[in-house]
Amino acid sequence: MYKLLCVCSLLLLTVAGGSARGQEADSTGCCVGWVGDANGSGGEWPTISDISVIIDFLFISGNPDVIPCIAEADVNQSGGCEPEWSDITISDVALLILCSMLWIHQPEECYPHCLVCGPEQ
Ligand SMILES: [Ca+2]
Repeated sequence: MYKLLCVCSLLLLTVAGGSARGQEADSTGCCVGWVGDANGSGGEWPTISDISVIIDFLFISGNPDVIPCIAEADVNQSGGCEPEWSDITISDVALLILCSMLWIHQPEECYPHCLVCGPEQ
């Protein structure tokens, strides 16, 4: 079962993975440091609570109020530097779970840095 979950998570990430299309966020945006703080509790290391609020939003309540910052919850950055609610998917949950299971020691080893949109060209 554990291997099946890992394979499914990796498959989801491969199919629906995002791409970085911006620059690192500054301290003025709602997303600070690395993504994953979906519940807005602070800190760089996502917890089960961060996973829970995304699951709650996607499958239980549908209430966006549980996620104070979309960019923090769009863990795979499928929405780039301007994510919308539709960019938060099961792939973001899968990435949070996968990184948690791998016992990564630093967030930068698994989670992308927050993005801000650069000047239009
Ligand atoms: Ca996403």
